Amino acid sequence: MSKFPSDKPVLVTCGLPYVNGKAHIGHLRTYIPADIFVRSLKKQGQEVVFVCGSDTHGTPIVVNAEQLNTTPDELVRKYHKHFDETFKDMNIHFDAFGTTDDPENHNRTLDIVSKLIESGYTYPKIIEIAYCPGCDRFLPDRYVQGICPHCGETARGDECDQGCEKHLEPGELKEPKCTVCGGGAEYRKQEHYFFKLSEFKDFLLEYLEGMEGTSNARNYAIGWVKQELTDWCITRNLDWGVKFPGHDDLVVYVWVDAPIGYIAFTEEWASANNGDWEKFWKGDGRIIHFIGGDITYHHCIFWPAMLKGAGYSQPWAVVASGMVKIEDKTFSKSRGYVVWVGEDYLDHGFHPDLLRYYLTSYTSHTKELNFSWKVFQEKINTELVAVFGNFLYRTLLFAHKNFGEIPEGEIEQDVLDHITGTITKVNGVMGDYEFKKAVDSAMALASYGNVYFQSNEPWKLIKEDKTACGKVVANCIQIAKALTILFEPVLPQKMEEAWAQIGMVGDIHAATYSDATVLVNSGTQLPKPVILFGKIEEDQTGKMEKISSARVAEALAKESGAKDGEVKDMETEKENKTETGPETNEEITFDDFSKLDIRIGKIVTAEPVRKSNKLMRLEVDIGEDTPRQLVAGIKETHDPVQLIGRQVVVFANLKPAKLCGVESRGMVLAGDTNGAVLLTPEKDVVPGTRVR
Ligand code: B3M
Ligand code: ZN
Repeated sequence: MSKFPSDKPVLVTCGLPYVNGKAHIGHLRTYIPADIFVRSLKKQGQEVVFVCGSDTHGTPIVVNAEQLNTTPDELVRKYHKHFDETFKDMNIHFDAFGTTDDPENHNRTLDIVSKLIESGYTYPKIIEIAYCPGCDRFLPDRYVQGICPHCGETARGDECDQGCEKHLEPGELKEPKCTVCGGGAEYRKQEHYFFKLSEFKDFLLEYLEGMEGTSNARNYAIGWVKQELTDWCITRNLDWGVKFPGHDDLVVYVWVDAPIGYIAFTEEWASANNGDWEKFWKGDGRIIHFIGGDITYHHCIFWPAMLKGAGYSQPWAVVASGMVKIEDKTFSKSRGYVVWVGEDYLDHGFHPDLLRYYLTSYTSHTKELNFSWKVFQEKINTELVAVFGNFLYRTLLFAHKNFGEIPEGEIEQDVLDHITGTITKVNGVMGDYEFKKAVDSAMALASYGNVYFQSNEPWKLIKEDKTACGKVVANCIQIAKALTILFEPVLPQKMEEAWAQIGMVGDIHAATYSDATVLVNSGTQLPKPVILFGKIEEDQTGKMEKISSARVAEALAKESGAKDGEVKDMETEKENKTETGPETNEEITFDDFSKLDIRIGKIVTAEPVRKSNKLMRLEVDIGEDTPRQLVAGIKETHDPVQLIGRQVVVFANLKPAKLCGVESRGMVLAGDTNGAVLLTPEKDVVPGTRVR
């Protein structure tokens, strides 16, 4: 049974872009699938509202504004406009697109934070806050850099962004330095406010079990909650932001007021459209958050706990997308591995719908997506041009030339069955957030159309039996109509043109999937068709590749400032090595072998290394006082939740190494096939048991 349409209204949101820089392809990985999902829900007859907005607060904005010698207000205005325009240019249509600095969001944040205070879910505590004596100010979040207490990598105040990716609380960072003047910072005592996240453990475990969406979001979150929930400091020393009630010198942490933006934008939509925002946030409407996988913690842990504590409804589903790589390299603005939506794509005359198609059909939503101009060109040329475009054009050109209108002819049952079969499939996979499967199914119908046209040989029939020929053409136009409706969510602008080409009146965006089997009207005039999808030529993508390499070279020249990505590239190098590494068959003596400390261990903690595709951080009991931290390349093949409690074989005296910034003190042994196969003892033994 498909989950949609449901009689409960649906609210879809997208993670809010920080408006401190330009939009790039990494951003689109969340927004395009969400837009496609919303358009598809509408085609299923589902009531749905789609909101988003700009994230305008926090140190990402304030630090950038300071560096650019402008004010936060001016910076966010500029980039809010930029994002709003870029989304429109990419045919991403929100019902409301506000900013977290809108009065609606200030008010809603005040309401929620006050409710948390009243219900006793917050408390003040004196803590140590980094303070720069040189600049004479406190240093929240990105104002301070130092060493991560968990993994030892360079990290910023609220997140270990280059190493283990853990959320960091104020005061945790070691060797703090001011990012503005570069001077050493000190810790000073100050009163801040905390949210009692730890009290929500049982609630979260139960909530997450029932949370819909992609399993990556749910499983990671359950793993984190099972480990430890620490209370969360929710105030900061900043002027820019939403004031903490009763304290004019404090604002709330940006991760408090940013998700509340989802509610504020729903309110903005409601007041402009005479709608009801409470049916989502206080009733049983379904809230679906589309996010990048790297902000799962905030959306599946902080956010539902906050909503619960303040008496609001919680998200029904969280849909988390995989990472984006650029030409096989970890995305990094400072290293030049970035594709800007404006200057690298739209400004070169590439059509927005082609990128929508590529990003959706490349791989499943939760997997890593590697942007490559070559693959882009190949997919467009061999799929959109050669299959779908070819079917539309040959059908419509033949019909226009020989009939000038949709000819009469009974639509065959087999054709209708293919159409309904495709629609059922698309409805089902869309409900599972499997966008690639939806696109592939629609493309399979286009292939069927090509086979139908080819095997019926209308070019011969036209000379022998015009009525029979007319029937073939009518059937092809029925398929073309269905395809236009099925592809509208992915290719909204191109399908407007196709809709007119098949002589349809009315709004393609309002057409539903059930309209696909409504028979086409014979006698409808057919205009002369134009080719919808032009081939992408070698020199177009070649030029883009040159632009990319020049950018990388330029970034390399500026390397001094380019710490971002260093660790991640080490990982890429390592990955390449394991794939091609030589096999060794050299003999060793028994003495050599007895130097190896191999033991049976029991996994006590398993946690994906978030920005890595392959790595999982494990803590394994190998009979020592504390469990060993090990990093294993099993993220793609193993579910962290199911690893806990498992016995494995550990090579314990391997020289420690850092993988993606996380130290591994030993190695978990696994069969190296196409994906790791963990070794497990025949029966459970005491952790620490030696293997000989
Ligand atoms: N502004 C962007 C990010 O960290 C951040 C998202 C907020 S969603 C409420 O991806
Ligand atoms: Zn770290």
